[in-house]
Amino acid sequence: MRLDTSRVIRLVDYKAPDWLIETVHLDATLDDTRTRIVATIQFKPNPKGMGGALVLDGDDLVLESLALDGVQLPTFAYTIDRHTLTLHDTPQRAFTLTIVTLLDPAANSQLMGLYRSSGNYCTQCEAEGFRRITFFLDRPDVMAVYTTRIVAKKEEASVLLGNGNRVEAGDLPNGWHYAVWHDPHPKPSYLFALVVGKLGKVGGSFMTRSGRNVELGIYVESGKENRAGYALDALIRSMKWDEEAFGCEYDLDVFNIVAVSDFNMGAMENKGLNIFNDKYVLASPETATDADYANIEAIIAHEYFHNWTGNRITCRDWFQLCLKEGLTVFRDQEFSADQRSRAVKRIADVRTLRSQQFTEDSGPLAHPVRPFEYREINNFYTPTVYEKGAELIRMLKTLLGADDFRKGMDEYLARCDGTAATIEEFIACFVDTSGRDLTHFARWYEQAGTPLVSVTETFDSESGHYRIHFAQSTKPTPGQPDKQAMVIPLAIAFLNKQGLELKLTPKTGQLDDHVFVLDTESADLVFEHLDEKPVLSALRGFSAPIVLELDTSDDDRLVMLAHDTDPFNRWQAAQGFAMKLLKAASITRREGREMHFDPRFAEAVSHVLNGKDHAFIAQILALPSESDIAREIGDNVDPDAVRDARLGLRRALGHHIGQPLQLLYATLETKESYRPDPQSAGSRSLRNVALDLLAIGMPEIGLRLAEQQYRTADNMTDRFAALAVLAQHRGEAREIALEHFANTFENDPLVLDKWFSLQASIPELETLDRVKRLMAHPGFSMKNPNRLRSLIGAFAAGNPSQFNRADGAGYDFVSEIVIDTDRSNPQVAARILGAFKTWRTLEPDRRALAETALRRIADQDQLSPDVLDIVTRTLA
Ligand code: 0A1
Ligand code: ZN
Repeated sequence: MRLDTSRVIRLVDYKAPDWLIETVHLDATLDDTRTRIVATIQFKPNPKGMGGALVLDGDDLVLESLALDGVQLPTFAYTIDRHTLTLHDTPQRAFTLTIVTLLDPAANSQLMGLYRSSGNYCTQCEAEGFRRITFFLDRPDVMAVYTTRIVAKKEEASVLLGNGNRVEAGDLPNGWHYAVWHDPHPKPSYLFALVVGKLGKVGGSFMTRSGRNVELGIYVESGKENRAGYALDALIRSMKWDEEAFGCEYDLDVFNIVAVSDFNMGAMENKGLNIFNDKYVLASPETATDADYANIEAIIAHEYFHNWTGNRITCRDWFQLCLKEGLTVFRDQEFSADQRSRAVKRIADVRTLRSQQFTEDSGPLAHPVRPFEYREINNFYTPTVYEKGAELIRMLKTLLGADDFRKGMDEYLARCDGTAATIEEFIACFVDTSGRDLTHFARWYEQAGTPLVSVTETFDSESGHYRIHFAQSTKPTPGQPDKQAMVIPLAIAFLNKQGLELKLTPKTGQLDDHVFVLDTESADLVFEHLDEKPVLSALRGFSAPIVLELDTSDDDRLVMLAHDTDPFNRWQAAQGFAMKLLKAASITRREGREMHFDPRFAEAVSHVLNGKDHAFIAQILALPSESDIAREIGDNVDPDAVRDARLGLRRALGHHIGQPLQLLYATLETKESYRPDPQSAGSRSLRNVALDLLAIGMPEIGLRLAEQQYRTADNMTDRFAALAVLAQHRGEAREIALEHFANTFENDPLVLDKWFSLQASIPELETLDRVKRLMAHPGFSMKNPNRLRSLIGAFAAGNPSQFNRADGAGYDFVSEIVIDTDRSNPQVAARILGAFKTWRTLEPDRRALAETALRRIADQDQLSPDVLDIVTRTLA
């Protein structure tokens, strides 16, 4: 295996920059293969730095010329190597460099820096893409004021967009035109952007609370304007919400969003000019599902919220990534919770956290929310930084209370405005405003791994003495063998057997506003004189990102499922019960014995079907996923047994409650035309889960309904849900429907992506061949990240039984694709490779096959730093 000899960047080595940049004038003349960038950059010595030679970052740049204070420099005045330009005899005073670089955007397949997408030009500079545009101090603590002059041929590009406000525009000779954009807010280079091309626009406006009018624009591929309305609506709601919830007001005259079809991630918060993967902008009832609408709302909000948490206050260095990302995810989650059902949003977020972050935290890629070191920063845009980072903010709010949390946020937004900050500075704002000591809490940023809290209850029926013993532990993670105790806020309540909440005051231990803070390795809560053992409803609302080990009896689970006043724990009671059955069934299955499912589960579930919150009931009916079950099992996993167990429980449930499901399915039918609002989306989700369970539990009825729904649906949510049901069942009906769907949407790449994903996730042995066949489909392309993710990504990360096929063919296939994709787009290759992160939890035969495939990747010459880093850590 090759050794990863790339440079390790360490947090402890952080040094303030020796040079600062005051202003940047960037003149971009766009051409397909010869774009000329003239960057005029004013440098000055940093009083906190050491002076010395100026060393600029550069990546894949062709330098045409370099001038210092207007005087051309001879080539011996500087040295250029693979990653830097060093200026010899750097004057130790303020000076200006004029750097002319030539770029080939058409050849840029990495999609970092300036590249082409569907005939347009766009940029992506986070984390280190600006150095692919010009030589620069490409680090977030160097903040400058940017002016961008964009020049392009009119007939090629009618739209010329940059950061900030447009200050000038006009025609030039020979069919060219230009625009000048000025951004008065100092920013790091990663927030630079420009977009040039032929685009359609949907416009709007927003009046800020201080009465400033902001012009809004959503730019999309021409002809798709009718799909941009929801994004605009979500933007306006986000702007209003951020003023109300956090006091954050927008600070430029314009805010533009551009949707592009080639994008490595979800979206990017460039100042005043957000660039989005078009998947998270474009929506119409016929092409987007309710889930797509919800994602659009959340991501529009996320990028907009970065304007304060990320842009006005940015990160000192990339170790502080969670400073902007964790906080901004928390903010977008709160926004969605306020716009929709808070309970359902929380359940959905915890599902994601557990399936993505808990898996990461228990595997070879585990790392702290604020890492200590990295080799490739692109590999740290992870569920740990984002989702666990958001949980840390939520715990901070729980520990401080809403008022002190808001005071701390206000202080942070005022004190750190205009700076590149650290986690320490963020925490200090809360310490200073609340007077609380958060030293121990800050450990959450440094210690990787998911704490396990085991809870043991003892009740003495004679004396009425009730003791709850809490003990926490965290397993070792890479580089951190020994773990310390964390500060864990546990929201707790007690119910009687009828489900009524009891008001209990502990004799020993402290419960503040229903929160018990476990901040030592173990602690007790003791209660006296109780008549019966109460039902313990612990970790309400998922108050901390931990695994709770609590041996709740089946009876108590049923009480909670029926009555808990915390909706999260009602859902958790159902999940917990199902998980217990699924784990047991997986083992039974693996041993070749017949699976059996306790009918009390189905019985209990049938009683919640009549509730009012349809989206919530749909969540109760949705069983833990195959990867959730595998994670719970922990080791020696047989993915086929897990799949069969899950199928088995769905079948038993669908069969047992088939009649009420049929009734529900019929009652929830509506004649109203589609609207993406949360209520009607909730009803659709319930109706579609009912359909899915019916199709497996009572196939003759369910499949007939699915075929009918597929044919008659007037919106993508219902149509695709029906297709997804049909796809799970072998036979002619599914092939006919799949073909019909492909024909109907052959010219709609985002819809075809759903079709690719659906087929890639069918848990059957034939799926791998199907995926290989689909790679030859005219709608597929190895060059487009969305296509790759929807077909290959869905197979690798969303189909555990087939990716982990017993013959290793899934591993061989995915590893080939990783090697191939790495040559053009390392970021996407590294993401796909992430699917191997659970390999050590598998049974020995599969483990050996996965290891062989990983070693084959590691043995390749010329791996990108992205893939080399992931493969090395995965194998370590
Ligand atoms: N800051 C963005 C995420 C992002 C990171 C890197 C990118 O490079 C391809 C793109 C986007 C966010 O949090 O939305
Ligand atoms: Zn973000």
